Amino acid sequence: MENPNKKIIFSGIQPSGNLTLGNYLGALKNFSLLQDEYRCYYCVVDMHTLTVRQDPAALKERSYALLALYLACGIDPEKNVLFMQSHVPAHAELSWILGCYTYMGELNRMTQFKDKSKRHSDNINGGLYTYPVLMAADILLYQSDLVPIGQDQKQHLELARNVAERFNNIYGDTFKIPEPFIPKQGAKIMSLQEPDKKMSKSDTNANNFILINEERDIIMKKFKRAVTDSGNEIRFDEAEKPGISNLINIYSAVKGITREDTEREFAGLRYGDFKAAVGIAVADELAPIKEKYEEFLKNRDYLDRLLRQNAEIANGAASQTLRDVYEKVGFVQL
Ligand code: ATP
Ligand code: LTN
Repeated sequence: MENPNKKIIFSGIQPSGNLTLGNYLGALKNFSLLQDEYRCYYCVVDMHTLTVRQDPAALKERSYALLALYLACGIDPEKNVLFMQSHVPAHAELSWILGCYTYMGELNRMTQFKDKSKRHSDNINGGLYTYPVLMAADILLYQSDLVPIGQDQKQHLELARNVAERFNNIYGDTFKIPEPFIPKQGAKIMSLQEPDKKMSKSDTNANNFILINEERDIIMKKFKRAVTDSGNEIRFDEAEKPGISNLINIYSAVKGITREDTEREFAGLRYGDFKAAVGIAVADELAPIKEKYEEFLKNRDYLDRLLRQNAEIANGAASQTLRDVYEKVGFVQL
């Protein structure tokens, strides 16, 4: 029987596009590494995607694709709860409540809101603004101890902690206060052509990112073209050598070694050889994932069955927290 005292993990990824090496090293790779030690809820956060206009048919396809990718990355559906956010109504319900305990001043400070408002200036909607409240609800519903995320989500997690503490101070212990889990090397993978910018799946220049299901020869080509600097030393220095530092981070994260190990391994080698070695390491890491991903994606019945079972488990856990919250704020319970 499973140990009921296992600590709890929650994390989510939006099905808003093809996932990149950044998503993999910042989030997904760690999801499977943590699954033995923790009770994990890994969610396809489909509701979050509506903050930006989506094509309905494409959203549906990408939601299945992300689930298939979770499985392909080795997340075991027997050990973890893999589910769709929209299958658990408590996310939206708790989000409403928490919104009433979140200050506009706090939301105004969110850098992702500021960035996305600039990028989508024709559609600065209420959801984009209150997005961090829904994210707080995602996390707090499951009494999560730990939340694996990339660096860019740290501010949202801080907000979730603050709102949880505020609620607990008013009503007594209700929510566990979650901690972020940010990987050392993979936390912020940068663009291959513009290494001062985050690698992002919504980038319009495809040379900037590597997709998780990219073909080997394209991966090799993109690394070959990756921007470096006019020097010749393979040394980690983000300010002076952002391109090489990014490649060192990528190689270290893929191999699970430190930056110093990578520097030592390639000391004295030429940039061209190093770039090829990073390309091979990434292609080798991603190849089996791509293969499994395509297998899982074909099996829609299996995916639907899994979603149905897991929605039930997630609903069970989430409704306990929601019930407690409703009780605490004074809603009539039948
Ligand atoms: P977009 O780039 O389109 O704004 P996103 O990739 O940041 O979207 P998500 O798909 O929701 O947004 O991100 C999923 C997870 O991947 C998050 O935990 C996020 O922190 C992480 N992540 C995203 N980009 C990177 C990156 N370049 N390096 C490391 N982690 C990343
Ligand atoms: N906001 C995150 C996705 C996300 C998430 C979550 C991550 C939504 N809810 C809960 C961790 C925990 C993003 O844009 N990357």
